[in-house]
Amino acid sequence: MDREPFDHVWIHARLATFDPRVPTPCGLLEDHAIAVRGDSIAAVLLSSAPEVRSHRGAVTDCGGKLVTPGFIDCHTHSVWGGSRAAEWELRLAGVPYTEIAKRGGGILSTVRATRGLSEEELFQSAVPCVQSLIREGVTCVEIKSGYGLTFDDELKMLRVARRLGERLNVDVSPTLLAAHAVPPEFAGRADDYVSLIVDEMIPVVAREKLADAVDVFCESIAFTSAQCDRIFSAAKAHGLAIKGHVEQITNSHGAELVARHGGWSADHLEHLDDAGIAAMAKSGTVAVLLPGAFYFLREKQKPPVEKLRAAGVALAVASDFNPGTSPFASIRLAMNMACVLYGLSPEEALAGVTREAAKALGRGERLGTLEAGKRADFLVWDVTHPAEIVCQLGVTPLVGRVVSGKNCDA
Ligand code: DI6
Ligand code: FE
Repeated sequence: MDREPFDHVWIHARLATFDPRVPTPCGLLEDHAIAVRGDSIAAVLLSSAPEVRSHRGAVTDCGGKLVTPGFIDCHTHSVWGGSRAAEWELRLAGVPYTEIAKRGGGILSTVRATRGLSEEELFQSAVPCVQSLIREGVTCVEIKSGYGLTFDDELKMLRVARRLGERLNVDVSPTLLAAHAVPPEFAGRADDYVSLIVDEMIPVVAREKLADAVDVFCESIAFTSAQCDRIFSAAKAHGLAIKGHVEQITNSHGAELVARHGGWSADHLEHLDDAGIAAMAKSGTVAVLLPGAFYFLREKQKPPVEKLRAAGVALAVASDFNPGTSPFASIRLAMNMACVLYGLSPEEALAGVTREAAKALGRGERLGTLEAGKRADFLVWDVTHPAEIVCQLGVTPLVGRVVSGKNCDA
């Protein structure tokens, strides 16, 4: 007998497909079914379709509940040592983030703590954080290095990121962010540190497939655009993708640089100017909005969301989960902040952690929407309206999780 065309079919779902070809809000399809073969979506059909009715394999009845694509947190720093709570107290008392960084605190304080932990200790401390993201529906998470800043410590962080993906039920996209801060050993010699990144770290990271992309902090307190340019050229030469922390505190024209190199995403963007927007629109670089850092730093300047929208730049949303400027492991809080602080619609916020976030990780072909051919990562929600996922925090109305075509505990 021929093998059944599908292994498992989820029926009676309200699908928020986020498929751009479906012209309803959120690409909504009432009473539909997702037919899965292996780890992929084989077809999206009406629940009453003959192929669904004749299916003899496994069936899950979603009982009319809302189903969305798995969430993708496309910008996190989920691996680190130590705590920055005391620094947060200082910031609340009025000491600026840039001043704390100049005094050797900020990123560098986390670097000291991270260097002091073994790979196993770092892994153990990251597990509950990544599990928190998973419990909210994250099925794919980007994790950056950037708190090691030596050859060994950056690779240690990337190995921890890889292990998190192997041990937890989540797809990890690791990123080399060695250019996060100038390490103390290289104070006043940033160009020499850039040479270490370019000549030693990038070739090994690429060879050992420890990262998908290379990120930089292009900023007055970090690396100049000329230094970032060198790093991006090396990344490209070794087949790694490009992204950047740009225009967060000042405008350093980092978005234009990322766009010129055909980068996947430019992230933060509070101080982005018109030339940066035009460059991103031209190159198809995704704008990753990180309202958590904006909130925690009590920034006043918002990213130019309306202009980005008007220019047709894709808008993704991420948690930026890190110990300093965005200390929360919650993609739903990030979505909520993107609406309340930046004026995204709930639909845009949901698209920003699904379809657009997939593009920001170079995985738009495989993730981010409910369509045939995509990986079968999806979430079942006990909500009356998609916006409820973004609006109501503290309880997570997630009642089903499917990862690579398999039902998991919600
Ligand atoms: N911008 C940020 O908001 C984070 N990194 C960056 O380049 C901050 C990371 C930290 O403060 O530890
Ligand atoms: Fe970040």
